[in-house]
Amino acid sequence: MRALLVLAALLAVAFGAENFVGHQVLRISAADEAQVEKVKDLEDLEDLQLDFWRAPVHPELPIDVRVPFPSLQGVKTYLEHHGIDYSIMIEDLQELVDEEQLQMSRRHFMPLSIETFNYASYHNLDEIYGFMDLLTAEKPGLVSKIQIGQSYEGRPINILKFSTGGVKRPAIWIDTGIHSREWVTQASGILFAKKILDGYGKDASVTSILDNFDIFLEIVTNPDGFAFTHSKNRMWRKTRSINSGSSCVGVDPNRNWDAGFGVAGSSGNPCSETYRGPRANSEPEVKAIVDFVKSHGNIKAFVSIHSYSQLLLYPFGYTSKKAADAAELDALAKKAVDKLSSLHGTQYKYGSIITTIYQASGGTIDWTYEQGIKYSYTFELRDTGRYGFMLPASQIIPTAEETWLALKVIMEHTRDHPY
Ligand code: 0X9
Ligand code: ZN
Repeated sequence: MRALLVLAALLAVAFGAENFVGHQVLRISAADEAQVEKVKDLEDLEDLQLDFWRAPVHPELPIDVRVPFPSLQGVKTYLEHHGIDYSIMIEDLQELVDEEQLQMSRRHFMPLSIETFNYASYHNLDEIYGFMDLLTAEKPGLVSKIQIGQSYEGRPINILKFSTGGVKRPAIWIDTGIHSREWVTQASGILFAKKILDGYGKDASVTSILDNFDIFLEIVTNPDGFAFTHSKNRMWRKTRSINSGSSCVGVDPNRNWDAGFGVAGSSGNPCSETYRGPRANSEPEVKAIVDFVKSHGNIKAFVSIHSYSQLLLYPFGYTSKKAADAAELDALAKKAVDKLSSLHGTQYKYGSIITTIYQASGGTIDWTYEQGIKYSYTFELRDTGRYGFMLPASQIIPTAEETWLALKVIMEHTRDHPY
């Protein structure tokens, strides 16, 4: 085992991938606003190369931060000096990366069919695109593939369309993986596709939904970023577009939408993980969805899936003004998370983005809501921080299955409340 891990680490180095040896993820518990401010000061010190998994906002929310080995002593001393509590959430991030690599190296390649595909493993971009082709080949009457655009680096942006016919039916949209490192989301997207196909004609709810609605599913919403998480840097979140005048790459595709673009809750610094980009829709990955949603014109529910934190959120993120449909969205969120918990007991919180997590501007579902898509939601899947973005593959199926139950609640409500 040990030898295999060493081998995996050596291979990663040989291929020039970023390694995380000695990187720790700290969970910081600021006691008051003053301590939050002290942690925020760390954010501005670019030399420390800190990667905030959960940003410092207010004292009630834990702050999770990946600290590279060379910065570790300094950061810990700083926190202790200011009397700020922290615990070590991940001792050595590379150990989790190695375990994940090892798990992936054991997956069988050539999937022969939808039935034998390995849903319990993480997969790379080629495998996921292969899976999509498998679906359309095996179930051509139920699912097709549509290319809605091209990524910055020229990769196809593909979505799956599940449809039983009809002309321009109302539709439900689901996307996963807009933040590339949130691997459990793409993996869950794969399982949603199987659930839809298996469910039609067998599961009464799926059947009635598909008899009335089309479902669009974008599994790899940020293909360049996703490819990069496999080849070079497992912790990559943003797109891969080059920023003129900066050596830092990428835009946060969840700050790039034309809803409160540029207000507080995003960064103007290209080196930031929440860099909003030069203008709204600058990212082809975002623009492709915007064009698709506008030209379709009849999308009734839009669900954008992230990880981690176990949250079900609705608009707004950029403003503290209440959504006109807040009461209905809140009641439906409660119903959905109750259903989700019924499978494995996983606890979710729910509410508007800005009140539940933090102010985030230029986000996906604020834009879709302002386009008139009433049932606009965003999930943050498992976990609450033990593994964060490095959720073990053994949790893929339980995560996807519980989420699927919540998605069905949202889709059923959409079906039963035409507008
Ligand atoms: O900061 C974000 O974009 C989201 N958290 S994440 O760790 N997935 O990056 C929170 C913003 C809330 N909005 C959505 N989840 N869409
Ligand atoms: Zn995310």
